[in-house]
Amino acid sequence: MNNYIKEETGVFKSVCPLDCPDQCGLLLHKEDGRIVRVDGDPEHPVTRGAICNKVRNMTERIYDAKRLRTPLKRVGPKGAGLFEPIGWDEAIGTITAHWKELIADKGAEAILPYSFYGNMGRLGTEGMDRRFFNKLGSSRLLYTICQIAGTEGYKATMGGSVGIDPEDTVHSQLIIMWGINAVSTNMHQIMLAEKARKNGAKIIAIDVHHNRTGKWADWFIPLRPGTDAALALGMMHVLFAEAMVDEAFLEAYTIGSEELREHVKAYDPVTVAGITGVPADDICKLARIYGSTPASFIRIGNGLQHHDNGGMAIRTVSCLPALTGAWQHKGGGAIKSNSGHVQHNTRALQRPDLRERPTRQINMNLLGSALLELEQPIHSLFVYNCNPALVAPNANKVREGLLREDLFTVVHDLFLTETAMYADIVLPATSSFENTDLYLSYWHHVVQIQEPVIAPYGESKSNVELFRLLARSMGFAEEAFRDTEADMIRQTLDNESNPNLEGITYEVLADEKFRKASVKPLFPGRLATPSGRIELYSSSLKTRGLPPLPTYIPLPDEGAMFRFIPAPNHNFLNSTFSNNDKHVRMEKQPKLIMNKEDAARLGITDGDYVRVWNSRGACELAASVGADVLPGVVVSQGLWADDANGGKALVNSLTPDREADMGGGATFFSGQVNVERLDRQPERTA
Ligand SMILES: Nc1nc2c(c(=O)[nH]1)N[C@H]1C(S)=C(S)[C@@H](COP(=O)(O)OP(=O)(O)OC[C@H]3O[C@@H](n4cnc5c(=O)[nH]c(N)nc54)[C@H](O)[C@@H]3O)O[C@H]1N2
Ligand SMILES: Nc1nc2c(c(=O)[nH]1)N[C@H]1C(S)=C(S)[C@@H](COP(=O)(O)OP(=O)(O)OC[C@H]3O[C@@H](n4cnc5c(=O)[nH]c(N)nc54)[C@H](O)[C@@H]3O)O[C@H]1N2
Ligand code: SF4
Ligand SMILES: [Mo]
Repeated sequence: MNNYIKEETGVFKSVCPLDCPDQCGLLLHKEDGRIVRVDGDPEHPVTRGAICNKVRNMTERIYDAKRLRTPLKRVGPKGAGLFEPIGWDEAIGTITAHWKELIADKGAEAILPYSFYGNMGRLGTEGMDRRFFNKLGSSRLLYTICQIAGTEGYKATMGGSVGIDPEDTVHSQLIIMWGINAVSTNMHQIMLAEKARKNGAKIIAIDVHHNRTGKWADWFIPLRPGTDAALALGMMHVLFAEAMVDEAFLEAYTIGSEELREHVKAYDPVTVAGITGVPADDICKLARIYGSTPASFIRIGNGLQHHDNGGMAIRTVSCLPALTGAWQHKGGGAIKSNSGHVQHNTRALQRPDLRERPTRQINMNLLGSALLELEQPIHSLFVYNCNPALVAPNANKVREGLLREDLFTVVHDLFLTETAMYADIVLPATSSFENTDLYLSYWHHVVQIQEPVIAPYGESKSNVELFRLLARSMGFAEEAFRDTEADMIRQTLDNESNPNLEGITYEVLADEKFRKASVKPLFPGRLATPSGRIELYSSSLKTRGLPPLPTYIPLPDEGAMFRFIPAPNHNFLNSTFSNNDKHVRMEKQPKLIMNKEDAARLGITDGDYVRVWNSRGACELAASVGADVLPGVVVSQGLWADDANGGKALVNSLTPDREADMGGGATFFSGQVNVERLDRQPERTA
């Protein structure tokens, strides 16, 4: 094992830990024991030395004066933010004493862990923590907040999270960015697309917002929220009607093409134009460009699946490359997620065998209801790698739940987040640069290791170390709780069922820092669907009570004025950086982007403050009036910290906690809101 902490000065290879597909290789420049500069690693095969501005400014976050240094205990009313420092022994002792009593009294299911990928290191997000909660027998969390509906939808068509190698997209002749704001959320896909563009590729963006990616594309196609499946079906209608499908590919690699051919007759361009708002001529033009370009590539984003019909939307879009046989051509096909290619050994990492009996599962998108409405209540919540008071849907309900006097809440984080404000005990977390961890991207195929470059900040501890301490204090005797990080990486990479990881070991990574998995093209080949083929008709969806063929299902109508899309922004990563001054300055101010016709009707001019509300909550934002969204649609960007606009920028107070059609996914973008002009200004502007 390397010991970089001892080296006061130097340049060290590292990994970006954030929940971003690019998972860049980094170079950390260290002087006198402190990181002074963060650069991209030019040797990384995919990210090649380029990184985003957020992470270039990462030192602002890891050395932010607001970072937690010691454990804290609450000394005031819940949510008031009054805390006192305590030692680690007291903190761990208090937590486990409370839990032992709770387990004896109510059973371990009264405890709920709540986490996500605030740091993508596998050992910290699905390692020692999962082992601990499995052994404890707590309620289990369903990790549904991000990509699950789309993952399920894509799986119905393609059998798993597998697409093409993004490095091949330099050979694409047509690139469609579908519901992805890649300029902000997947910048290296843009860099690869730029190379393809130099070779003559055309770039199309399909979105509800003329965002940075739409402005960069050659052709931006705006459509109404939640109507993507209809647009894709309209394209299929034209492809079949004009004989632009690859019959040989359909015959060899798909099932259900005859049923689909019949089914899409109902989705003629005029009908689809009425649903999507995309003119019929444009639907035909799009289908013809797609149908006449062999190496066409669709980068499928997360935007279109954060809807009630999101699973089916992704399932439908992911059928398109099969119709034209795009998968056979270098640079042709699609990427939704590539995590299936680097599938690690989750059983060895998470040790589900430590769980003695089956326990209830709680959908993380329904945290508010879980805290307020369960017949067998949650009495203790343990939050790490996640900031649900800001990021979870229906956030006012979440906060109401967090206020419960009889809820014992622990939060492990680098900062006193909005969620930590409600905690009984707060524990300081190390940053990823202080830990050893394993990184597997969900976009490229490069497997990477992080080894500690700097010493833990203050008294902070990594997730792995924290759960080791908790296990010891609970008296858990299993070897699994004494494994070192190196042991855990070895176990995780040892996955007999995934030959792509062959040759990638802890030793190789410690020595080389990254190694690319050896992933073969999908075709010719057998998929992991029940039939082994691309399933244009899916019997398994039918068994689950869903339409077996790709189908457009309209979004529910909540009866308010506008469809509201609270999307991510450029300079934050979810809520990460929303509390770091430099990043807030770069992002300026929380806004509501609206169409000029709607604004005129409501007497709103650019820069006015507006109140945005529905039955779940209200926000105050600055109107940005123009033509970047269709009438009837409003968009906000970023998950702003509570101190923005005097605490009135909580967009998730407006979002629905309904479950999407597949996997219990989130429906952040399917809500509706009303908007009115405010005479006063918010109390404070970021
Ligand atoms: N800078 C930055 N990068 C990030 C993140 C961040 O917060 N900031 N978050 C990270 C995470 S966790 C994720 S999951 C990814 C998400 O990144 P993306 O995959 O890009 O997904 P989103 O940004 O959620 O949504 C993309 C776009 O979908 C559009 N959209 C909304 N509804 C619809 C619809 O019905 N149809 C279509 N076609 N478009 C629609 C929105 O306008 C939005 O611009 O980005 C990761 N990278
Ligand atoms: N309105 C709206 N809401 C959304 C979305 C949206 O597009 N619109 N996107 C959704 C999506 S796709 C996602 S993925 C979620 C993400 O939401 P979250 O999972 O909450 O992600 P982050 O906000 O990045 O931050 C997580 C927290 O983890 C902490 N953290 C970082 N590293 C560590 C560590 O090593 N240990 C511990 N203990 N903590 C650490 C950070 O300091 C931060 O406070 O948000 C969702 N919420
Ligand atoms: S956030 Fe994404 S683009 Fe930025 S450095 Fe990290 S992995 Fe790279
Ligand atoms: Mo996400």
